[in-house]
Amino acid sequence: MRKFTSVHDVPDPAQWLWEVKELKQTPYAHKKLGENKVLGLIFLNPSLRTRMSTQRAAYNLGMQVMVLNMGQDSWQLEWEQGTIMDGAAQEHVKEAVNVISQYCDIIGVRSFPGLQNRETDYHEMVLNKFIQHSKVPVLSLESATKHPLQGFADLLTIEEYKKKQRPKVVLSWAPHPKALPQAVPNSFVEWMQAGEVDLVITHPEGYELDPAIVKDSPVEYRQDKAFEGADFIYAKNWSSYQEYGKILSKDPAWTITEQKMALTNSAHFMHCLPIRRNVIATDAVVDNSIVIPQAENRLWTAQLVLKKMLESL
Ligand code: SN0
Repeated sequence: MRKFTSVHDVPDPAQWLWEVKELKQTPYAHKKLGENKVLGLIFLNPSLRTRMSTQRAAYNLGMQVMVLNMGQDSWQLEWEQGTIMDGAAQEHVKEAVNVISQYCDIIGVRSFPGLQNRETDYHEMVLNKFIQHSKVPVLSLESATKHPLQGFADLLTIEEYKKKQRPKVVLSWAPHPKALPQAVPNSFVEWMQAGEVDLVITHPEGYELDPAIVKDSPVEYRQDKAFEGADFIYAKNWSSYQEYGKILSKDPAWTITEQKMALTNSAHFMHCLPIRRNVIATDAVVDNSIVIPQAENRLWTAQLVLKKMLESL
C-alpha cells in the first residue's frame, strides 16, 4: 500500500474491519514486522489522539518513531514551483520530503485546510506534494478534506456497539465558536457508505457537504426528525462548504442534549474529540457516551494501516 488518504485507497473495507478486530485481540503478534523500520510523523497542526495512537500502533508492530512538528521545530516550507525563495520560507517541500523519506520507511502527515480557497483545499495540495516527493508510503493523519484514520475507527466502533445488522447512524452538525474543516464529516460519510449502516445527515441549511461525497445519502434538515429511531448519534461541527469556510450559524438549538438523545433508540453518542463540552454536546451526553472506546479504536485502526504498509515494503 503506497498511500492511505481515504477509504478509496482500501481494496476491501469489510475485510479490513474483520482484520482489525483480529489485530485488536493479538496486538503484539506482528512485533517482528516493524523491526528496523522507522515511522516519521509530520505535523503541520496540533494533535493528541492521532499522534499518540499512531505512535503506539507503530511500537506494537516493533517500529521506531520520529515526530516532527513542522514549522515549529523545522524550517518553513515553500510549496510552489519556481518561486524565488527570498522570503520567509527557507526550504522547498521537494527537498524536505525527499530527505525525510531517506530516514523513514513510512511517512504520516497532518495538514489542515486553509478554509480560504475551496479549490486549493479540495485539491489536497500539501498531502499530494508529500506523496509526490516521498520515496516511501504516505499515510494521511488528517488532510485538508479527509480524516480516514478517524473514519475507519468510527466504523469499527459502530460495528462493535451495534445491536442490529443495519443500525441507523445519524451524523449531526453541532455549533462551534470557530470555523472547522469538513475532513471529519467527509470521511465519516465515506466510511459509513462503505459499511452496513443506514446513514442520515442532519445540519442547518447552508451546511451541505460536498455532493461528490454525500452522493445519495439522505439529508434531513430537521434535527429532531433525524434523531427518531437512531442507534448512533455522531456529532461534529464543520464550516460551510457552499460559502466556503464560513460560519453561518452558532445556533445553540443544535447542541446535543439529553432531551434530544431521548428521541433516539437509546443511541450511543460519538464524537472524534476534542469536544467542546456544552457547545457541541452537554456534559451529561458526553459522560454517557462511547467517545473513549471510540478513541481507543484509533490505535487498532492505525495499527492495521501501518501493518498493511509494512507488508508492502
Ligand atoms: C479538528 C477538526 O478537523 O475539526 C480536528 C479533529 C480531529 N478539530 C479542531 O480543530 C478543534 C479545534 C477547536 O477549537 O475546538
